[in-house]
Amino acid sequence: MPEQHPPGGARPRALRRAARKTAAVGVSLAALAAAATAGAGPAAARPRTAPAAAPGCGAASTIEQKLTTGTTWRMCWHYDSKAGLVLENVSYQPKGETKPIKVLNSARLAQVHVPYDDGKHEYYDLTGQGFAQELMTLSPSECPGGTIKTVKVPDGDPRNPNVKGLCTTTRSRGHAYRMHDVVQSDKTYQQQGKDLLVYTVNQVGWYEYITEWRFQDDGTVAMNVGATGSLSWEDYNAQDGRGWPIGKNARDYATSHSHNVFWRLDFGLDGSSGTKVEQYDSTVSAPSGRQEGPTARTTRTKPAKEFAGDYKTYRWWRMVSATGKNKDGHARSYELVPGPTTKYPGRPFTKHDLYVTQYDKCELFASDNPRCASGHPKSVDKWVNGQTLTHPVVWVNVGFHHIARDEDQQPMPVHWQGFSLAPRDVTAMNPLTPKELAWQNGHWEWRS
Ligand SMILES: [Cu+2]
Repeated sequence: MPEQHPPGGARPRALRRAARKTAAVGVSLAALAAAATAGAGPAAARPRTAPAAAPGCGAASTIEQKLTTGTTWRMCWHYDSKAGLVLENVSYQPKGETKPIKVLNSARLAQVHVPYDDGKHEYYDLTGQGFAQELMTLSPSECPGGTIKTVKVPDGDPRNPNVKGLCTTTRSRGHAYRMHDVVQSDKTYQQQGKDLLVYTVNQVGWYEYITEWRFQDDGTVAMNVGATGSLSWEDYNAQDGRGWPIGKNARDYATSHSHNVFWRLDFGLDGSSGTKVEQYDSTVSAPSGRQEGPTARTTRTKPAKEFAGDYKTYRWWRMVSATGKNKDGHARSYELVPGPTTKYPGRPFTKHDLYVTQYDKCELFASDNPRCASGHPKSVDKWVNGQTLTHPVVWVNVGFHHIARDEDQQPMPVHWQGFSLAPRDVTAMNPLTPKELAWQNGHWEWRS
């Protein structure tokens, strides 16, 4: 019989780490004091005083960054005692837009579920393992060119309640576009894209999770969790089929396991929570009659009620603004762009890639949800129960089956899992379009 571990069971390393922390407190305080006098880092994503459209949370809780390509992202942040970093009132303002365009009411992690393949351990890292409390102090070199904000950690170490653990910085991501204008100017238009990055590192057991939010100058938002640190020292007794030999010969088998990460997104497009969900499916058919090639037809469905969704080839979803249109009169929306995932069928709440539920303020974690009244179902799969969606909340589940490899030691290379949100008709053209090409909207024609 596999040993039973309740969701709240502590990961074995917690005690050991607490001891280590005690020894490090003196150093941490000294480092904090030094950092406080040193002030913000270079090229800081510093909050402006009285920005034109501050998200309304005060300078200390504001992240505002105008990227060099002209796009501004604004948001509020706070730190939750279980979810860790929470972003709120996120807005996007590309050049050419006079006002910020609100995208999200809130965005947060909603669970990191880690079941081991031998059935001996099953961890709920956010709600059961003190993920938020183990916020790591970041050194300036791991937030290059950015600012490390101080986070007051709820229920954290009372001797070290304030952790310099939230990095905001910018990064180049390579080409945003490239186009050689062969018709008119023989000019090559190219732009190197810029991103705002917002991240924390949280330690859970032997693992460290990097929770990264990436806000691109083209309006894309990417959210990823990177697992690093060390393989779990306690989980080395597996056999063939449940683990992988690590170290000399085939003596020590690291137990395989899954990391099922959930995000919770509350969209507030153009300031309205009444976003509409649309699902698109395409069917490809072989050529018939005199058609030159196969055909594809795309159909839209509009789920009016809560649902659990699954990716399949040619399927995608978008969240459509209830009120906002771009300058071409098209409804603004954000499309969910999946990342690679291995869906874990072992628990009801991990069986689907996506859940869309009607907003309920106590429903914050996809499983082991602690804040609802007793009797309220604990997991997201149970919240899909036929309510009409007037304020949809989107839950995205991205799984990774981790079969360890020799390269996982030591330290373990970061393994990323996540997804992104791509703007669809938020602006009438590419938000980075250069002035000379701004006329090329619609069925453009050559001009001589
Ligand atoms: Cu792992």
